Amino acid sequence: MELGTTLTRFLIEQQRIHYKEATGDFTGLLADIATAAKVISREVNKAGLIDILGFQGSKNVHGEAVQKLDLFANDVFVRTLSHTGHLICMASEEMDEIYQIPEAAKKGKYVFLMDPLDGSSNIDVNISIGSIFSIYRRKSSGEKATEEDILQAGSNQAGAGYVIYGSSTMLVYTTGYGVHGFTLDPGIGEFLLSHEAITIPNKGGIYSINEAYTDRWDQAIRDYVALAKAEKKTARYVGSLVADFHRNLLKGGIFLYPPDTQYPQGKLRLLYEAAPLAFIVEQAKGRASTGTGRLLDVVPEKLHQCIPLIIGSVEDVKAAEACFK
Ligand code: AHM
Ligand code: MG
Repeated sequence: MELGTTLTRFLIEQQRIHYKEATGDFTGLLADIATAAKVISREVNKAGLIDILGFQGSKNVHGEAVQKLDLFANDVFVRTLSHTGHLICMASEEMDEIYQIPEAAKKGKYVFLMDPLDGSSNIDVNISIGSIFSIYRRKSSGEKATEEDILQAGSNQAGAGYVIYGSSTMLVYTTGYGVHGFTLDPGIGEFLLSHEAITIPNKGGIYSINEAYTDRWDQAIRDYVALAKAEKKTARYVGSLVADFHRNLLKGGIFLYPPDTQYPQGKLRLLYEAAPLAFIVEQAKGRASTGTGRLLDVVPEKLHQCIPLIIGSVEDVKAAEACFK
């Protein structure tokens, strides 16, 4: 489609091409996610004014309590999506338990998982942050969702995406038919198609890992990082997963958050961070691994489970996996 097509039009077109029997439910859900993203984007853009207008977690100029942005983002998604009739439940890095769609609201067949504002420690210093989301079809059939609906392998995802609040706000998503990126035009409040059918280069020139933790790694990771340097890759690490992932997706490269002595299971969350990005990278012709297997094959055992993540260009991820063998 031509660049500049609105997200809404693109979604309707995609539904017509790929989901002839569709009810419009899924398309509606993606459109609602985009609405939530616009609200969060607006607040993130004002974050620099917080010192002037009031500090998060304290009181604003009107004496009202100001929410921290990550909790605000969580609330925006919950409020925007819970009464649409598309979902049976949600789960979030910011909520301890499964969030059941309220009894009075219409229920739907989808499960929505999110990291509502990832990398939020970077807000104060004006560095890109993001929201990550993942969508599954429910498996249970009762009035309420059960753990079975949430604890599904990443390969079952019906859709996944992220929003990056950077120099522009972008929404990137997949429903299993390639990866497409849209840039928010703040003047008209629309996401416009800017990156159709994104593919990640087969091999990249960037490696992204927190090298301050070298003494916490085992030999396999040290070997891979030595290899990356020998290949003359350059190091880039924002410390904001969406920003690191997005750059490597477009330019080619590898991101690693391996197990280490402090985080024996890795630090990143399987359901809210690793699985959705793994679905996106595979759809962009890249690869995602735990170091010992395909990330999308991992069946979660609990809601907030952590997982080692090695993700990016196929050749680079394979080279890292070889170090683990
Ligand atoms: P958060 O979900 O609490 O924001 O933490 C996740 C962030 C990721 O965005 C980033 O990739 C990682 O933590 C950085 O961790 P570290 O500071 O250990 O390198
Ligand atoms: Mg996070």
